[in-house]
Amino acid sequence: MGNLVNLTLDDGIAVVRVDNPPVNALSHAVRAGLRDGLRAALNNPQTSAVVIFCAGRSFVSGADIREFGQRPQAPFLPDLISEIEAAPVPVIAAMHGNALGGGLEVALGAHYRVAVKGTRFGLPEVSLGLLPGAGGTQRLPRLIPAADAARLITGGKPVDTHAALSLGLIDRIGSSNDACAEGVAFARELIAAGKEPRRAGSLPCNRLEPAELEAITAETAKAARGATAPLACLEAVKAAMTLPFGEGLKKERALFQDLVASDESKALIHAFFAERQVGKLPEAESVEPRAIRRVGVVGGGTMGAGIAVSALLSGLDVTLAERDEAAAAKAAASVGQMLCNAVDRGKLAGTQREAILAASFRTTTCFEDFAPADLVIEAVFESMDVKKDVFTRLDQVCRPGAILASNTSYLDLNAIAAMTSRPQDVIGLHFFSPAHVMRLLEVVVGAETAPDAVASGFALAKRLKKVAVRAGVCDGFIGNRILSHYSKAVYGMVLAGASPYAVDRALTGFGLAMGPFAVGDLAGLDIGWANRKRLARYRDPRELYPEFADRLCELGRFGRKSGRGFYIYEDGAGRARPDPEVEEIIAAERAAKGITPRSIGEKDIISRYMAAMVNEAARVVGDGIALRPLDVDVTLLNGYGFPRWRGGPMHFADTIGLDRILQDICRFHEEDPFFWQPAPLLERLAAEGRTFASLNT
Ligand code: T1G
Repeated sequence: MGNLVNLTLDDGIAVVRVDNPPVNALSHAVRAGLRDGLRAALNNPQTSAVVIFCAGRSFVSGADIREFGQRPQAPFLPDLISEIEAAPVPVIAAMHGNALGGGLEVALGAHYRVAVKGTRFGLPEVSLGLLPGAGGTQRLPRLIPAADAARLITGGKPVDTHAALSLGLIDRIGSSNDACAEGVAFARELIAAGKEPRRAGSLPCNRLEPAELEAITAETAKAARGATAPLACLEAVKAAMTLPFGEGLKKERALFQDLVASDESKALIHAFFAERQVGKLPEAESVEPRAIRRVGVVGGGTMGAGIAVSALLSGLDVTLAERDEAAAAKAAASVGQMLCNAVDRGKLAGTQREAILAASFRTTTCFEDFAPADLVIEAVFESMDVKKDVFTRLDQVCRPGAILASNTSYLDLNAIAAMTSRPQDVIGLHFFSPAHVMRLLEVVVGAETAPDAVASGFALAKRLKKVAVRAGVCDGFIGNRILSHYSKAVYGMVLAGASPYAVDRALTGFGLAMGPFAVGDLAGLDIGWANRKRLARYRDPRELYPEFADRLCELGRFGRKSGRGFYIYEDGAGRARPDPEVEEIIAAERAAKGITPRSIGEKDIISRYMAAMVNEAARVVGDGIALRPLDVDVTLLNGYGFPRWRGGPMHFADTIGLDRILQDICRFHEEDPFFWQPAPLLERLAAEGRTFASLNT
């Protein structure tokens, strides 16, 4: 059985125990151990029932994702689960923590399922570009209503213990926290009641009404945004309703084999591991983060209030400062409203909201109230003078060892740190709007930032359930620096002849949630305008500078918030329609600059967009602003709406070939030699026939 699985027999109850930390993944060794354990139990005439249980913090959390792409080794999971299902005595899955993917499929192969409170059940394979490939798509709709099964499989979101019980996914919620004991007790009851094995595969499959099927198909297609796995999941569920069980299993397997070989799945598995790798920082590995319980926030605007809510929702104590009472009251109101929304979304109980507002949150106009704070995050207007005033005062009032953080999106953190007597305690914590929703947090490390301050930034991110990425200091750090570069390529395309609406269509077709012009309107065109004005005096005269966006801003058209930007927003912020006046403004600029518009097709739009993004990203890695290419991928995936099923720009570039990207850049260089200069790192890797992934280890 190997050392990852062991078998004990107690008065007729065989317990097969898996112990493969940290998440009991179904590696080859675990599968072999489970098979051997089951066979040994069943070969023992004393065995009246078998309990499958896992040691550690969780039941099985799925197949071992690291084994994908390697030569599959027997026993294969579908065969192992069929052997469990065929057992002549009752097999009980006793679960705690997470029962996910292949782990839940093992439980579906078992005849009965018990779990302790707090257990989560899910088939998240779709988030890896796969589908449940070990019978999950065939057994689940035989156990629970078909619509619920379809949504669990196409959406990949887990359900909690109570939902699982009401769906019929589990038979009992144990009263104790000891899953093994609950499993053994349940087995004894089954034996006493003379219960037989109950095989999900032999049950008739529940059905979807045509209207339900239509609704779920539309939902799935919309949410997929170009990804193929969600629709393949639905096809497998439909096979369960139309084919005999055995045939359905074959169909599921065939669909799974196609997906596991797909670029989409490779990209999503890359994103999975990249999001776990970014937190591994050489400089922070051997240091303890500083304790953070009391947080101060300076500024109660959109970002400040969002940061306060993010901290409050993760159990931290928050003091928010504003310049005067009126502004403080306004900030308190928006924090209160955001917490209301969290209650409406079921993220928080009403009583918890009251408790937070009563005991953990307060506003002030007096910086001295930050004296006991462990961390203070500044989220005020993006001007160095304002930052200077804030950090000088924080330096005077905050206790030694407190961390002083700036939420600046662009400004020089080293210059901000130099405004204090404690640059080692200064970091950048760059949140993304809305701060209590967006998962990304850029932890900006200054030249003098202490390793334990960096470690504290990452520990805070984990507590706020954010994905933290380490960024060095430059204008715009990782994300905004790359954004401002590919935005120039997008504006350049429009000046050369493309319509902004065609650009948005091409890029949403590529998988972006929204095109760059629609995003500009959402964020507010005045933000980009202010940034362009800030950088105007540094602009190289050789740079081609499209002015049409400035024209719109001069007309007060800042996007959704003013009802008009690149698009016209009919009823306030609702439906958006292209604005013919925008095309006129662009045409006028072309004429004034003697530019004859040319047609730039969808493929070309995407190539230019990606070439600009990858090129600047290669510079960001080359300059050491991002530690590895995977850090760029995680940043663009979690903060800039890059389609997850493409794995991020660097993974995408590796998929189509760095030499291909370089060729594109050299081709575009002829049109605009100043903008299209290949990044040295890209040239070197392409010349050496290497990939960005080769730099991720
Ligand atoms: N395989 C291999 N390694 C895994 C793993 C897995 N399934 N799950 C986690 N790890 C590693 C992870 O990389 C990290 O490693 C460590 O465990 C802790 O993870 C046939 C095809 C379970 C909710 O998609 O969602 O079954 O960084 O930091 O925050 O149908 O991990 O420490 O070196 O994420 O507490 C389906 C994936 C697989 C679940 C725990 N299962 N895992 O979260 O810890 S496909 C999944 C998770 C499948 C079958 C199909 C989460 C978690 P390291 P962590 P966590």
